[in-house]
Amino acid sequence: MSNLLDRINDPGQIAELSLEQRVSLAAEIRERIIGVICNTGGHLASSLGVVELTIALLTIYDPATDRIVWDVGHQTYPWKLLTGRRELFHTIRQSGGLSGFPRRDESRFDVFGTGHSSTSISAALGFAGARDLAGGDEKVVAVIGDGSMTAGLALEGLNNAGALQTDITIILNDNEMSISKNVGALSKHLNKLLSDPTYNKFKDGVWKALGKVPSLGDRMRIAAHEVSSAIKKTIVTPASIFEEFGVNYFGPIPGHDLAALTGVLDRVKKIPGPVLVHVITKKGKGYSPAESQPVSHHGISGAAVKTPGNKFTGSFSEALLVAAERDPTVVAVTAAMPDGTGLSAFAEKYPSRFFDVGIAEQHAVTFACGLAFGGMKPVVAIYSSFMQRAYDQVIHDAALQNAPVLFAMDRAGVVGADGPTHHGIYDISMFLAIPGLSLAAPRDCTVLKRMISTVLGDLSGPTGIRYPRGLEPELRFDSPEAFPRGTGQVVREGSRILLIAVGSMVATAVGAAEILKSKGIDVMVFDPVWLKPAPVEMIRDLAVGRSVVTLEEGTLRGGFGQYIASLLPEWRVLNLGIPDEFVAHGSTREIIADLKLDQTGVSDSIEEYVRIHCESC
Ligand SMILES: Cc1ncc(C[n+]2csc(CCOP(=O)(O)OP(=O)(O)O)c2C)c(N)n1
Repeated sequence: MSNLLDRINDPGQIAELSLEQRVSLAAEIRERIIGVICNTGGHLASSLGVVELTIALLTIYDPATDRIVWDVGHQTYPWKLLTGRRELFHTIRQSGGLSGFPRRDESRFDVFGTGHSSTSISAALGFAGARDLAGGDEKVVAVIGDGSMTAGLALEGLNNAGALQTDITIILNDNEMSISKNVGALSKHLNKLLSDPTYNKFKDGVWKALGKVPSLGDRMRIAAHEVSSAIKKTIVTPASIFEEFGVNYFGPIPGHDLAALTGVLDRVKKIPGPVLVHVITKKGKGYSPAESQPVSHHGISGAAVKTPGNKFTGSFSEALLVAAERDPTVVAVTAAMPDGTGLSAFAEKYPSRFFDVGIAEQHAVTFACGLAFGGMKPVVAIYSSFMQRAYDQVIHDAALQNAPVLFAMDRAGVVGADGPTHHGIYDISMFLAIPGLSLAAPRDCTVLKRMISTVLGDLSGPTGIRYPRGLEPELRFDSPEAFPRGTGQVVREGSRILLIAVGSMVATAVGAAEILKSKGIDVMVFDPVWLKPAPVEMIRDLAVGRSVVTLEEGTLRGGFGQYIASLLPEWRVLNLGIPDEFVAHGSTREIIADLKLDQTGVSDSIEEYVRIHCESC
């Protein structure tokens, strides 16, 4: 294979390549991505699906001036390879290396940072609005997947695009998959468009022919709308929901056919107003294990990375099945993540009690409130960081009306390679601020299982349970059968310091206490289990005669530690947690060590604190 990829130092070079060279380039990009990501881990299948689309975009648009806005951004590995980051590609998702998502501070070609889904249309529309006000003529493109299109935010953007009628191109990358199979009415509509006889025309080479015929605009200066109708005369596009939104629809286009793609993009570029190009791709394209198993290849861990497995997720899954067996009103809701959240087993066993609502966290929460008031016991399983999107619903629909809903928040705490968009470090401060909402943080899988059982046995109001990614700590604790709201447990006795540690930090606290013991500092470790209502009286009693330290894998600002400090105004309290800055990507172990939240970091901080403040304590 000729080495084209290694000669692309500027994305502007791509438009100068012949079609044959671009086809070879696509093969090289796939080879590079598969080689690196199978080793380091990352979002493999989605990136493999957009290789031709990325090349076509860089052929038709100028990323130095035009604005290409990617949705989610997990599919931007080809983009990174072609926009000046090829030599760093092997560092992707590692500490100090490239981010796994677009970042404005990583490259001038990443015009909008992302990681959470469905932001691209809104952001692109904003770029278009700014361009119009400034009198510019750059092109603006949003690239969004069919899964991400199901979110309210994307539909809000589409609605506004139809109203504003400004020039913007939305590329709908339809691979029929979210992380799992895409679901919902929109997905069915897209499938219907696919089965329209129009789509079969591409088999007859019509789109391809369009790619080879010189563009009408190249031959003469004609009104842009004539270009549009010229394309529409060539292909009768099927009736789509997008037209009803006031957005001109073109498609479906075969997304791995470079000639067809570039031909259509070239023409569509000249059409005024909002345009949607429906591109059909295959997730995992070019790597047969990913093509045949796109769900397990959405994100892979990589040969060089040890996969700890998600023990907490598995325990949640088991506990929920037990509760569901006991109580037929237990129902489960996911926002497009049945596998990641551990709900697949529930879905299989109780299909009628399982709801995958698509990437729609806001809807998931409000829907669950309706289910609750209708007599069900809903368990809404959403990762901590994605719960951020549904914050208003948690307040307005769940807490304000005291809806009995259990929020199961997996991936709470630092998540590692996915980085700042995905760290689950805001849920404590978010949830603590809401009146009437309970929040628990089990320290291990035994406590998690017992909490699920206890909470679902007596679900009287909105309740969150947060638990981390990965394995449970090796340390074994004796745990009571149940933790009624507002009770915690002393897990290590000690006379001088009261170290109040939250969930994942309990085992770390015990380890730090052992280190401190060897330095003559005797530490009691208390697990509050419930962050709200917190075991306030227990904490007040235990604090007598001890210096108080809090420890959490969450933000210090508005976190549990600050809450405890506010309860003990007469005490000086040391709060350990995540400072007021975004936490970068890297291995979880490295990040936790950098934050001084590992055993050594915690014991060092406490030792220092004792040295400065506790001469007599
Ligand atoms: C708000 C939000 N919820 C959930 C996720 C997790 N997530 C990442 S990618 C993805 C599926 C996206 O599907 P699609 O847009 O079709 O892209 P594909 O991976 O199929 O290319 C999901 C659910 C997310 N990134 N953001």
